[in-house]
Amino acid sequence: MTKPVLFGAEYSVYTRIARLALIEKNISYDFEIVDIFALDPVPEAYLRMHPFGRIPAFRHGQLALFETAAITRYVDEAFAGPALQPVPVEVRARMAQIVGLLDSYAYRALVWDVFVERVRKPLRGEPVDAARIAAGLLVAERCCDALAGFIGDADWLAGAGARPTLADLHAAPMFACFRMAPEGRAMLERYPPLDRWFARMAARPAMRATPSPMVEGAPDPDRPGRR
Ligand SMILES: N[C@@H](CCC(=O)N[C@@H](CS)C(=O)NCC(=O)O)C(=O)O
Repeated sequence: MTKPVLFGAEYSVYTRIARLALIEKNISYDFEIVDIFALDPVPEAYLRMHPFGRIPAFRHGQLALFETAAITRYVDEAFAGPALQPVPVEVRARMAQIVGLLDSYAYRALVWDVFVERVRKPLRGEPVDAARIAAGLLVAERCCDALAGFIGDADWLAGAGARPTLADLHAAPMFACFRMAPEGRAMLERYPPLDRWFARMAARPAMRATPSPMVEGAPDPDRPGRR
C-alpha cells in the first residue's frame, strides 16, 4: 500500500492530532514539514492542497485531504490497526459531537485565548490581553463542563470503551497547550475525571512520540528553568 504523507509542523496542534491517529494505527507515513506561520505568502503549490493555507494536509495515493477530522477518520477507516471509532452508534455520535465541540469552541479558547496569551506572548515579550484570557477561560470552563459530563466515570471522553477514540486524539493536543497556563492547570484540577484522562493520554506512546516544541519542549511550568 502507498505510504501516506502528512504535511504540517511539530508545533501545530492540528498536525499533532493527525499524527496521533497515524501512530495509534501503527501506520508508517512520511512527514513533510510545512512551517505555515513562516510562509508569507503561502506558496501556490501548498494552496492547491489546502486552499485555506492551514496545516495539516494529507495525501495518500490519489487522495488529497485537508481538515483534520476528515484525515483522522480516513486514517482509521482506510488502514488496518486498532479501531479509533467506537462501534455502538450512540458512542460514535458522542465522539463526533466532541470533535465538533473541540473544533468549534475549545481550540480557539484553550489554545489561542489562554495558551498563546498567557504562555507564548510573555515568552516573546509581547503584551498580554487579559480580557481575552478571561473570555477564553469562560469558554474553556463550558468545554470542561460538557466534556466532564460526557466522560463520567469512564476512561475516555466519549464515555465508553476500552480504547481512546478520535475524540481523545483530537482533545489531547489542545489540553496539552491549555495546561501550560496556570489557569488551565487549575481548571483541569477542578475536573478530576478530565485531569486523570489527560494524564492517561499524556502517557500514551503516540503523545510521547509527538512532543510539541511549544509544550513538552518548553520549560516545565512546575520546575521553572528545567526543560
Ligand atoms: N479546520 C482546520 C484547522 C487547522 C488549523 O487551524 N491549523 C493551524 C495550525 S494548528 C494553522 O494552520 N494555522 C495557520 C494560520 O492560522 O494561518 C483543521 O481541522 O485541520
